[in-house]
Amino acid sequence: MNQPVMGGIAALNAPTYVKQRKLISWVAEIAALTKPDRIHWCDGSQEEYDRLCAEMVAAGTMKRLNEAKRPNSYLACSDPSDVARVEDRTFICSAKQEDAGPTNNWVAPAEMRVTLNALFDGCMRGRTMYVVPFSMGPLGSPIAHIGVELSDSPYVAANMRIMTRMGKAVFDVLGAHGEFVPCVHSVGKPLQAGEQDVAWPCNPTKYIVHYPETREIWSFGSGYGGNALLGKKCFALRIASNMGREQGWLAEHMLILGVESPEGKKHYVAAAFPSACGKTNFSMMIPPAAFNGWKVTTIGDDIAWIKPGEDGRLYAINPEAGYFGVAPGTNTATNSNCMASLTANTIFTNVALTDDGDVWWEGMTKEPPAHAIDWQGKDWTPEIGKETGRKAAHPNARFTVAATQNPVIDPAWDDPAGVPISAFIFGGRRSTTVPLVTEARNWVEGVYMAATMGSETTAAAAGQMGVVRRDPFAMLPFTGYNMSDYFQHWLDMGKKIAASPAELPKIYCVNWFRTDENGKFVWPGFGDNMRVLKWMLDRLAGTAGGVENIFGISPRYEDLKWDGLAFSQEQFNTITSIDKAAWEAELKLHAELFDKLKYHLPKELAAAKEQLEKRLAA
Ligand code: SAT
Ligand code: MN
Repeated sequence: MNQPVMGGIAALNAPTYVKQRKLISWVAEIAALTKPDRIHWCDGSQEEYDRLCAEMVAAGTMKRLNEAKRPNSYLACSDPSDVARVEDRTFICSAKQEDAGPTNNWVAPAEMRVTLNALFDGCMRGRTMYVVPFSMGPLGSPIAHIGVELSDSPYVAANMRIMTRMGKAVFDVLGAHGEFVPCVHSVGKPLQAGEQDVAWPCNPTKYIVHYPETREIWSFGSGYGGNALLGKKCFALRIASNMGREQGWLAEHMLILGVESPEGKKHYVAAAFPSACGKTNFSMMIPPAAFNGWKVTTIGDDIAWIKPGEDGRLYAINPEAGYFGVAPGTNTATNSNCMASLTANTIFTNVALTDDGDVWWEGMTKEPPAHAIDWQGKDWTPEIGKETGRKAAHPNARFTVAATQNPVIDPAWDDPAGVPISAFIFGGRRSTTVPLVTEARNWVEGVYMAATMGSETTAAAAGQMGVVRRDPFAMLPFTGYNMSDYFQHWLDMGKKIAASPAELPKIYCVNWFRTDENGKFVWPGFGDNMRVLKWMLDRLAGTAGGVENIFGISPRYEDLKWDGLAFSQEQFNTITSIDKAAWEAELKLHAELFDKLKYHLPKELAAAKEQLEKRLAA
């Protein structure tokens, strides 16, 4: 029940089922600071979700889509200044700067607290503060962790209901003494008495702040994606990576998929790619027709929490309950399962609105609609698009949809025990240099490959697109502590498994994105990635060939199954060739990276680099 302001302080309204004093007093403390008009404790019910959406429709934040075409679905369009993660405004405020390391922005916690206290003081005036309790991972699972996000954005509350296990049941698990990660979020746009709100409130000043020691998250000024849905990158990666380091597990920017052979042999693999490099597509892949009997199923599309089991093997869960995926480029050919997921109950953000009340984005259909309203609310036609280069959908336009709507969801996706991981895959977006697939000969070599991975930047983060940057483990923006200590943690995990009866997962490095002399992708990608995946599984089984090269082991043309695809030996050479000069230049970039990361850089990695240099020179 929302109650009006009483004496200038919003009534706390804590429901009787909330049993934790610490939580209630924290909510009171944040309310006293941020001064919202109302406090609403989310119960996670469908009625609540429907009401939030209806309120956002009334406020102009969302449009309800045509019920006949896209039932129970909405379109939200953000402010043009608030469309992606802001990495330069993201901070790891550890007590010591060296614990944040050279890849993270750092400010001393005491100093940051002063800054944030000033910004958050009264920042929720005129708004409702939503208390959003959520579980990352199956409710009550020993692998799961709980967070509570206080946010003045109903968009955040609605999205969190899709992306996490959100609602009343979380308080039951939390009980009187359970631990939770406190997350405070404000769009940073208080309303004066009588002031008319805007459709997408936000603030040009943005701070996405993590205190690893006290495991707190504070986010100010943005309502978009990973900046605002604090369970995702902030908790499940930046804070969780700290927890994992302390407690002996891994929090990774990885999809998890199941792959079953026609004989019924099933493996799970986890794959790390930077944002907007096709994790969602890979996790829902449909194998080519010639791979009759092969099945790919999804555990998760973005984040994996991976813990050693009693048998020594690594078990992974998807801490999320939904997908916040990139819309542009998604269609029935590139990701038919995803398109099927999006037919109802979906929130779209920053795509175009068609004249019949449905959505459209670049690449959704071959034929664009004759007319649409673009993500900025302007008229759009294919002609306007051609003339001005203006896109109908923002390149980082997203959908938010429950995992349960995925037709190929893995039966074990919600299993609190997780699934055993047979292989890790690391991939960047590289138009040159990096071959299609390489198998590391050992754990250290695999960690080296992952640590030195480069990728061309995408629209998922604000900033220049298409420039190669080192993105170790696809975790550059997400590792919540010193990157070299993170490498060490991976090496230590390998040693632990090696000392157990379990076999170490194999590590692969892939690149789907090599281009020809005309800048066209050579590898068909999408479902055809199954050909590479099958080679990996055959390697695990010891039945596939390959040749050693300077980095590791790669397949020969004849080691891949080509049925149903016209792909010549020559094309294969284009995307697997190793150009010595390019690799000499690449190794200089590895050297630059290692120089930047020299504090605590594991000796094994420096040694691996020397070996590589020797082999390259030979
Ligand atoms: O961080 S977001 O959730 O906005 C998307 C991403 O970068 O993967
Ligand atoms: Mn991601």
